[in-house]
Amino acid sequence: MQVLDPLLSPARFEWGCATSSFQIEGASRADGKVPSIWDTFCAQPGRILDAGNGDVACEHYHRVAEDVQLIADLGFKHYRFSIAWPRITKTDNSLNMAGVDFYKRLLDALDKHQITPNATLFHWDLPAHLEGGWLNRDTAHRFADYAELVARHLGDRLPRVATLNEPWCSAFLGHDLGVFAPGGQSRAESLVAAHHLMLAHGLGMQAWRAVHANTSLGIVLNPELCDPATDRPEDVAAARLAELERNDGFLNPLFGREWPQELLQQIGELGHMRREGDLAICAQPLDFMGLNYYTRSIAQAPVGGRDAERGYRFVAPQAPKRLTAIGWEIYPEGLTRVVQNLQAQWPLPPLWITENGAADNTGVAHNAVNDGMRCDYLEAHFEQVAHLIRSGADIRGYYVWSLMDNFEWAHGYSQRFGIVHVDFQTQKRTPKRSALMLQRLLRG
Ligand code: IFM
Repeated sequence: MQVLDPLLSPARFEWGCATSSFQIEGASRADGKVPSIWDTFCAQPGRILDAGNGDVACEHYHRVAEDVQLIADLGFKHYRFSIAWPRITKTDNSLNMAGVDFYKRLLDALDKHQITPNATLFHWDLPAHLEGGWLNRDTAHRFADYAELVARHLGDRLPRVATLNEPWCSAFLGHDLGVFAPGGQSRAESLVAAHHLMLAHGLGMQAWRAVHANTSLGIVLNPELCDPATDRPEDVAAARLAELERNDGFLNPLFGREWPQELLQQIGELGHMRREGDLAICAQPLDFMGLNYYTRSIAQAPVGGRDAERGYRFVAPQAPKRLTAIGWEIYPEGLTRVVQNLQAQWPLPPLWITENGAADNTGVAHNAVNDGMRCDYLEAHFEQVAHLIRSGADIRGYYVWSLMDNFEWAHGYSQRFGIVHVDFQTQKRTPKRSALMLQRLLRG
């Protein structure tokens, strides 16, 4: 790609890069930080592919000035990051000022380079001491307390704030499939967690707005296309159920609509944990919505076991599909389909693509990283964004995931999503070909 589509010109469109606290900060016990559920999950044998953890990660906590310099050098004017709840609060849920000071240092560095911060309050690192985690309704109220603390201490420096990142992952990967912290495996409980997460979102929005009425507030979701593996009616029905879970489970409450019957049936007796009035709390007016898009899923009718409870099972894409290193299908047109599906069903606020990117594990050779697959992936998705805007979608910005290689959750350090290579032995950062491509495109 030689030049950006004029619709994506940095003069009118926001270009940024994204990270999250647990994945890059390290310093897992520094300055009063308390353990998160991901610290305890990583300590359990067998949970993380390469037995990795977040103790050191990219050492961003100690390299914040250098990393922000890198963002500036690459030409980004916007940076999306998350705030670590277990850095900001102590085990009695009171303020940990040393944690706040770290984010002040980050914001000072961003200010120095005139980079606009775009913060997320919760990107999965839930304080471990919160009894019951997202299965406990009280956690939603503690989230509101935390949101209020951040609003009071950092809010005047944060123009745009998302409450949650991808609550589907916390609820379903964390409580049904058991592959994310805390590792639960109950269908009904995953729906309880989903409900409490959306309640936390609503309560957090209310708490923040009571302190700063003018912050642009929203949420980041990862809605997904779930296409049927075949056109057999049972596969089509399974794909529909998968999409209900993935999309309606979160978008309905955001817009004050009840869950579909299928999800209400699956939560069963635990449905009593959803109280009257909760929906109205979840449906706070949104200033924006962030969408994270990587791939699509292919669903099939379940054959039994736990899949039967869900009503679907995901299957691997059939050859000759192109895949990224993590095995996800490269399907750029899915971005257009997702956005158009959402537009058809819900009254969306302005959208930002808050994450998009590829795992490409190409290594360093002669001080360079030739991540051609990622370059192609990104270009193909930029084209879809331009196409969507041209067809009337209100998309205001695009953030590449991720600024640098980092801790990829259950995959540990085995999957590299960064446009900047990180040598985890030396912490040396090497911009990859994709970073240099973006730098050139952003310069125009
Ligand atoms: O690394 C994650 C990120 O934390 C949330 N969205 C998906 C990315 C790639 O798996």
